[in-house]
Amino acid sequence: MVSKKPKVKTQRTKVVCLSHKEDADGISSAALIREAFGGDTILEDYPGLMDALEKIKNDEKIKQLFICDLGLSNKNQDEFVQVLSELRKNKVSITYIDHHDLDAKIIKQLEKLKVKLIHDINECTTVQVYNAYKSKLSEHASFVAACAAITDYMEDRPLGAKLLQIYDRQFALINATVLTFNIVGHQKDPDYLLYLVEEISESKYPHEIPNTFEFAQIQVEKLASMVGKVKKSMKMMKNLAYMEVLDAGASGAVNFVLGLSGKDVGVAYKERVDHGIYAVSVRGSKACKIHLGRIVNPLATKLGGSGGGHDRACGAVIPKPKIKQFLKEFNATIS
Ligand SMILES: [Mn+2]
Repeated sequence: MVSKKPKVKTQRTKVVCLSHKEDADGISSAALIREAFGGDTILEDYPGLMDALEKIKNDEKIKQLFICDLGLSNKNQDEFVQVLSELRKNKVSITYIDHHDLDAKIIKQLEKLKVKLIHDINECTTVQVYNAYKSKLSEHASFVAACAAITDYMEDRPLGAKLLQIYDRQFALINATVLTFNIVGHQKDPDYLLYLVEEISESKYPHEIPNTFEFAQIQVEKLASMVGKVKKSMKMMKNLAYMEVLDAGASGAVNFVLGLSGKDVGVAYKERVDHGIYAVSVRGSKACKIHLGRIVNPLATKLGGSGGGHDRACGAVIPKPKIKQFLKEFNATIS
């Protein structure tokens, strides 16, 4: 029997923060939003972004949405605007806080939708969250933001530098690093990542969270063994060095590929077995004057993947059979 429920409008009460799960900037942004506004945290990586937003769109309880540290690409930006416009039709208040390259056309469309946009490519996301909401945050939040700036290589920027100045540099470095290793090593443990968000939002230092140092030590040992593997397996092209990573994550190898090769661009990629794709990490040296994210974005889209990011650090998702073509065209473009 079909029940004839009277159409009752559900009350929208929920606050949700959707943030990047792969690094300290994303986790810390989520923690500061949680401290300032409460609510639920949803952590995602780039491939999972649109599915997560789709789910949020269908949540009839949602009242306020924050999206943090998740940059857009040519492939998903239009769909992103579309989903946000549907949320706005339901009067959901949306704040998008990020520091990745963002198409001017998309900025206009978001402004038209009255999405609150906090976007500065010169400061990491957590620093921007801190700066926007410091009146709602504890003093400790400035430390969280300083650590996030370190891990995003942005502690030399105006706001980031000012926050780091408050603290002893080595004290901040070790906490930022321990946090990062615990995030990287727990990518397949979503409950632990949420636990980190919770602890940080309650003003705990990473070093105070049980077993973080021990866990970081294990990760450091894995990285040490990576040096030998990179030396053995990386391959050179004219303008870049690359390597397929088989065991650890690609982002752990890519800095070694860049450094040990002496090239100005390093690429590391790892297969995502059930997806038929490669997760690709790209890094540029200080001497690299090309905006790598702006090259990788259209190239990955052309090959049926997606990608983008910063000038000297970016990533992509490339269909497995296209990886050689990606490397070849990328090498040719950056000559
Ligand atoms: Mn970031």
